[in-house]
Amino acid sequence: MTDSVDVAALAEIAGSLAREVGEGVRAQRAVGVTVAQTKSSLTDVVTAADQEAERLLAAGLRRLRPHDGLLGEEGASTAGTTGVTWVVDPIDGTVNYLYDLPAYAVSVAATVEDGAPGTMSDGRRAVAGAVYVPSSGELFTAWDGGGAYLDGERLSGPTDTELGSTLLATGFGYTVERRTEQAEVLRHVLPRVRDIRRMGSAAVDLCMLAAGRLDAYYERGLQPWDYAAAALIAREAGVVVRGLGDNRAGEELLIAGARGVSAELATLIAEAYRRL
Ligand code: LIP
Repeated sequence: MTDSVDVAALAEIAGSLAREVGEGVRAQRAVGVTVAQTKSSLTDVVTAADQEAERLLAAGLRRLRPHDGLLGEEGASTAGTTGVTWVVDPIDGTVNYLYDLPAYAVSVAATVEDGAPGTMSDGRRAVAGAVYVPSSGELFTAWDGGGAYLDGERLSGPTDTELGSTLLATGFGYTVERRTEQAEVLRHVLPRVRDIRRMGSAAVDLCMLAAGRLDAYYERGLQPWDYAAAALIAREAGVVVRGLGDNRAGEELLIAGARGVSAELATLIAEAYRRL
């Protein structure tokens, strides 16, 4: 628990803003979406809806939590004085959004930097968060020590499986170098699991894991806004979220699953990287 902050109240704020902005994102999708700019590569795109959604999230957080910090994927960055920094991804799964595919989400997390268990490799620990999936209208929420919920119903995560029976999600970066490496790792992993799903949104992947619709997930190269809220939701649903070895989960690698399968997966992925 985080004693000095009312984390349940922060989760309420995260949920209401994620849903409100997400409904606007969905409405814009119906009207039409175009690429506004590219980032790390020609395929790493930003739409005007991403930019507008982040502006609305920032305005809502300024109104509700005026002294907190803010870090957003599309450039929002303000220091706060409360020790709480909101980490937001206005549309996680932007390429899916651009193509009108359903796996995209609005992700809002309240984070602190206290080094407590659950701290990710960027030094932040989410203490409250929400992920809203506009295409399904599903709202995932969680707060530190309070559990994880889908539309108010408690989530209990996946049951543990053998690696060979594991439905495993993963994702890929936007540069040729990173994708070449990830393909080599996947070549090593794919024959050892039930099947792979590449849905295109880390936030959706981790929430599907929390809801027991996947058995495990791993990805390299994620940014704090991709995972901040959804990693908390997964953890509060009983999912182990880890890095390789004793490393914290985060950009280097994020592995998530029930206890047994996450340990087996970490061993398998470590082997794959050693062979590169
Ligand atoms: C996405 C991640 C996803 C990854 C995609 C992309 P974005 O974030 O959530 O896991 O595989 O390549 O990075 O760019 O849509 O916010």
